[in-house]
Amino acid sequence: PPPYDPATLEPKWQAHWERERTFEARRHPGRPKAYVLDMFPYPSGSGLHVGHPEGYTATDITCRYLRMRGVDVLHPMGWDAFGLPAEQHAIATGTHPAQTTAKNIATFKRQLKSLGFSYDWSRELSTTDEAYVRWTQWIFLKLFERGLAYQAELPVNWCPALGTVLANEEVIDGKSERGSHPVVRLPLRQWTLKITAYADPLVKGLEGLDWPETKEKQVHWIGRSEGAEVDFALEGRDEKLRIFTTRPDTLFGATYMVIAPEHPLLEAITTPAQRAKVLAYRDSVVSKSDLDRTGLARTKTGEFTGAHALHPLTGKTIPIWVADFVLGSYGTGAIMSVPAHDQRDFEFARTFGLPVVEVVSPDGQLHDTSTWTEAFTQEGIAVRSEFLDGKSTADAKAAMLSRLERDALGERRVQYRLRDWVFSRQRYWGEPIPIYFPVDLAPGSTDPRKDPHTVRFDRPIAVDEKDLPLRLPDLEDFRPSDDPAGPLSRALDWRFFQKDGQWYARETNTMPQWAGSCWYYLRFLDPKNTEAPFSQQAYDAWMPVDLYVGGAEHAVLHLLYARFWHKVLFDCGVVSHPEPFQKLVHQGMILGEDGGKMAKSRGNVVNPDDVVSEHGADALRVYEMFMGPLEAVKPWQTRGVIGVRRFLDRAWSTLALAKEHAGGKGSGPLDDETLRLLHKTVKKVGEDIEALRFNTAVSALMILSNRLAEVPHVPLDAARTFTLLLAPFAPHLAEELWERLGGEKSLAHEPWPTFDPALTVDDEVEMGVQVNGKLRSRVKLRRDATEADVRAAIANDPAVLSHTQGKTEKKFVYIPGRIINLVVA
Ligand code: ANZ
Repeated sequence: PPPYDPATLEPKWQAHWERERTFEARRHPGRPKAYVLDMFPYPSGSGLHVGHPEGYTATDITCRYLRMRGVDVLHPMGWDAFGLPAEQHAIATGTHPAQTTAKNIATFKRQLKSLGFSYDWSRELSTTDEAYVRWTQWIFLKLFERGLAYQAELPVNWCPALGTVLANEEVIDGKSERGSHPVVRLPLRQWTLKITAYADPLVKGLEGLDWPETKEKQVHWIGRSEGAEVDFALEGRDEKLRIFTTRPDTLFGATYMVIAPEHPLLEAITTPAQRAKVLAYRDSVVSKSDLDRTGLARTKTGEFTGAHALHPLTGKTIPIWVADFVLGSYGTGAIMSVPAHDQRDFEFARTFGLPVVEVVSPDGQLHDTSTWTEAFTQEGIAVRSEFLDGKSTADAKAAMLSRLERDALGERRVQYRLRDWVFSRQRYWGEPIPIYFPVDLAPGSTDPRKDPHTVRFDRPIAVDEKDLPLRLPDLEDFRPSDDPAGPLSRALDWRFFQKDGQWYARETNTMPQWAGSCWYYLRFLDPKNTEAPFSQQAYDAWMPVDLYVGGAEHAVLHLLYARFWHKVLFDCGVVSHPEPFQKLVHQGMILGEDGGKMAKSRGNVVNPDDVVSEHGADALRVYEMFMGPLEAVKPWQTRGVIGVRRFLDRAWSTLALAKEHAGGKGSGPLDDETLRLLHKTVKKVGEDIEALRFNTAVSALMILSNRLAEVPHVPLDAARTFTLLLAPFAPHLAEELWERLGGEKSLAHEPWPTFDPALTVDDEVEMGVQVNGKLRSRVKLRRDATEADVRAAIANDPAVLSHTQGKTEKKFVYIPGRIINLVVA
């Protein structure tokens, strides 16, 4: 045959699939469906990375296999194209982000097409399309109508270098996730989404899902804590100090209180003598991140406020301190400190010489805390606690909660670690938030674009649905300024408008990049709909997503945000499943040849374009699947690609002439052993694909290929079967072979080969041979061997003979396939 030449046959089949619309998703009555989704890429300037094709090949194999199994498949692709890099590129070069984005999308699309993925490209979308933005804004308005989008003055993570506020999830160790720039805390007016209102459903909804450990990560991130809020009277004042605790059973062990530096009562309660120190302390902590403040290992800092609270049950006075390990944004921003039973409180008490009183004992006895080196944080038996004494921790909690509620001193409360989602960004390249505000002009002035004015941020008005999408204005200068209102505030003619004689100002914040990825899987159902985000019919045809594959880095970001939006849409009656993604899989990261993370700075980045031009897309696809289990982290090995290329070369040369040879000299049916291997491989490859074990499926194909290479003339039907098995993995090569073997159209919808179960069981078994119950040897036997066959097989086995010679046989036990035991004496 001619040599295997991916450079010509790959573009040939890609053009064929495109021309014939081979992969357009269509529903056929009575057929099962599968919605298989990839996490769509951010089209960065550096193009596709070898990490992208890993997950994309896995889903592509699954889709190609399912189509051959008669399943209707929806497999779409699009672009998550808003975001910072295009805007930063615009700042650096003056190129409009829309232009940069279009160029990057074109590159990504060319690269993905060159890999032969079976996407339904007719459904392609970009989150930046006006037709898409329209519905993203529409969903925002649904959130707004339900009170789930609100403005708040919040201490936010302000990143001066990026000129924007970041979500907690985007800040790592006090630095921005992107670019590692320092982040400080500042109060700012922000649009915030009330994801906390969905904390419980977001935890419960995980139960029925086929997800990996990401489930536990989300549960931890949401961080549900049951406890109580308790009021402490303040000495000499009317207000009360409210605290949150998960251990109401330890109330009698509270020896001091701590309030957060941001606590609204701090200045008011601080005594004149302590004022200077306390305010200086407050100023020193403003720029610290929550993580820095609460780390267990940190040395404890704080100041005494000079004020005292009264214990709600004993009436004793307790000093109030201010310290940064108490966060303003969690619970009530104030705690009762129980140093004997909380490690942070213990360290703080030791640092500042405050008393440590044991109220939970491991054995019910009283102990001397002066020798303790750490707090006793486990459950135990209540001591020194009046009506709680002798009770277990669980009983003591319950008894204390009843008492607090009876005497109106506090109440049960559930707290979450999850914070509401800060949703506004002071950027240009994002969806405009479809809200505007009335403007009060200064007396005598007529135009807020020129004159002083006040924007009534307290009176947000939704843009009328029929006026969506609200488009971005054209800007020349995309730079953020130190004005947190963002670059849109400079587009005066866009920002201010008049209606019925009243001036209004548009919101100048935009949405974060996460917005677009929150619902793209829904738009893929019906991407051209102009009346609704999607039709009910399209929804019913394909939802929910049956398999979702993407990176684990999205565990508590995109995957939580998208579930939240989906649940809101569920409550609005827009979607009819409570959860969007049924099965989730994270592909493992591909490391550089040196075992390190691939990075430009390390010079170890492999460009998929290079691999495709040297070895072909099929070789790249098969190699990435052969590297190891999909979920495993694994290093790139150029040798491995070459090995896979050899496998494809050999498959080609073995099969390409099967039709010409059929019926000729030396042709005939497969020998029994090869036929069995063929049937076993059909079974194994199908089962492996269904379980996403692509690496073992590839190795089974390699074994079969090696065997077939030794058969003088591979019969046509065997060649066709092998070709179909190869098709999901190396679709271009398989299509070309299929055509040569007499196929008249694409094999994409050809039925998947079947196997004869009888031919997949090994007919030979290996069995142990025992003499007097001790294992002495092993023999290979046909499964249906008779006792005479067994005797013949072991008659001359020296390992058996050495134990039987000179002895008499008393008994010969043979249970086919299980036991051979000679009893001799
Ligand atoms: C008294 C106590 C005694 C506590 C004890 C713990 C153990 P989680 O589980 O994370 O919800 N806390 C409350 N608000 C806080 C804040 N704003 N900043 C820092 N710490 C705060 O933790 C709840 C516990 O963390 C609360 O229960 C409180 O300390 C502390 F043996 O109250 B505890």
